[in-house]
Parts: sequence; structure tokens; C-alpha cells
Amino acid sequence: MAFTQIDIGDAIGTITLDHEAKRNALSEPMVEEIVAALEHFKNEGVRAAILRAQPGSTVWSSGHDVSELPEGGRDPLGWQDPLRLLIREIESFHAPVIALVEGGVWGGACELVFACDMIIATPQATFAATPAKLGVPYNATGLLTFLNAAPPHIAKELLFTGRPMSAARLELHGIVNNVVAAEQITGFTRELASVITHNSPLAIAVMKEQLRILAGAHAMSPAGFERIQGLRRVVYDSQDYAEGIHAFKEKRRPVYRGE
Ligand code: KGA
Repeated sequence: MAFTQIDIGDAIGTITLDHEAKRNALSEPMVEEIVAALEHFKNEGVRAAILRAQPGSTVWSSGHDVSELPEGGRDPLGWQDPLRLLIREIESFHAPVIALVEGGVWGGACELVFACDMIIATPQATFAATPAKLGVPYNATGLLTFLNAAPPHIAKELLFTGRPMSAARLELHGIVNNVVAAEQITGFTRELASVITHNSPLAIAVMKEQLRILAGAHAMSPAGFERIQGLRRVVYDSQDYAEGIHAFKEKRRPVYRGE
């Protein structure tokens, strides 16, 4: 594994993001490794998984690998996009996935953490939802992840400002389960996972799947879906979208004109 480390012990599988050079950007190869690790965990009878970065990381993940986003004219978050694929794998994994968060969580990684079944974070952890910073039209299931994890006003503050929010604030709103000091977070999270491993794996798997289906049970008309796709297309066809991606690559602040 080039970008991750995996470990199994006491029916707990741990995936450690390990690509410091790119601040654990969720690139296609990294996502492939995580998906393969989850498959391996399933085959090995893992009953709870932990998704973390290296201990002491200042960045948990910088989010979608921006170099893999199209420059325009194409949906940047289509069905087969690595981030979309990863979120589906976490949601459909047979056992609970606990995000253990140290450091900054950015963009698509914020959604990834919110899609996990529980979140344990250090006091220094921060969470930023960045599509508005990049000019990206976030997709409907992605927005639903935010709405299912956060109260609407907090989801909107995250999405509209793009500003990092502290773990303490997210804990206050029930988005983060527990804020735990860095020295204790690994033991704390393993203990939580251990409780899960002693319960009925079948009952948990079925409840997790029911909760997933219930959380996604929003009726939408074909016209409504096509309207959303049409609105999003206006954004990824826009000059602003291209500007956001170019500015990131050129390491400068984007200038948005709303067209
Ligand atoms: N994609 C690709 N490369 C990235 C990256 C990303 N998301 N984030 C960082 N890198 C690269 C960066 O270009 C640099 O490469 C290296 O990682 C170290 O970054 O060495 P190079 O070739 O120049 P940097 O910035 O020097 O590290 P830092 O000073 O420690 O700062 C860390 C952070 C995380 C604060 C900084 O890298 C940053 O702001 N990254 C972008 C965070 C972000 O906005 N992510 C959102 C991605 O979009 C996303 O998920 C979606 C789809 N969305 O929001 O809609």
C-alpha cells in the first residue's frame, strides 16, 4: 500500500491515510487502496473499522485531489468520481466506520468524515467544506451527507463560508461524537470500536443498512433531478469554475465574477 497503511487486530480494522506529501488528498489511487482495504476487512471478519491519518498529523486530508478535477465542461463529481465511490463504500460497508480525526479536514474529506458512522476528533481538529471556495457545484448526494450529519444552518455555514469549523463547535451540534485529547484519542476510539465488536454483527450490519436507506429516502421527481443537474451544469460550464481550478493550481486567490 503506497498511500495508506492497514492493520487488523481484535476484529478492528484500521486504515491510516499516509500520503503526507499531498496532505492525504483523496486521489484515485488512494481511494482504490481504501476500497481494497475495506474489501479485505470484510473478508477477514472485521466488525468495526477506524479511518485515521498518521498520529500527530496537522492535515487529516486535503480533500479531493484537485489535480484530478476536470477544468470545465464536465461534471467534476459524477457517479464514478473517486470521492463519490469512496463515500458509497463507507456507507455500504457492513460494519461501523469510525473517523478518528487529528488535524485539518478539507472539502471532500469533510464529507467523507461526515459519512462515517461516528466521529472522534482532537480539540485541534478543524473541518472545512470548500466547494464555494473552488467554484465546484457539489452534487445532491454529497449535500445530503452534510444535511444528514449537521443541522441545516450549520451545514449552510460550512458550505457557504468554506471556513474551518472547530471540533468543539461540531461536538456542540452533535456532529462530532467526542472531542478527545491527542494523547488519548487512539485508545478512546479503539475502546469504542471494541464495544461494537462484542455486539451482534448481523444486527449492526442490518441497522446500518436500514439507517442508510432511511437517510436517503427522499422522493424526487425526474424533473426535479434534471433541474438539479441542469443547475449544476451551469456552474461547471462557467468561467468561475475554471477560475477556481486554475487559481488552486497557480496557488493564488481566485477572482470570481459570478459568470
Ligand atoms: N489536491 C491536490 N494537491 C493538493 C491538495 C489537494 N486537495 N492539497 C494540497 N495539495 C498539494 C499542494 O499543491 C502541495 O503540492 C502539497 O500538497 C502540499 O501542500 O508540493 P506541491 O507539489 O506544491 P501545501 O499547501 O504546501 O501544504 P500546507 O502548507 O501544509 O497546507 C495544507 C492545506 C491542506 C491547508 C493546503 O494544502 C490546502 O489548503 N489544500 C487545499 C485544501 C482544499 O481546499 N481542499 C478541497 C479540495 O476540493 C474538494 O475536496 C472538493 C471536491 N470540493 O471542495 O468541492
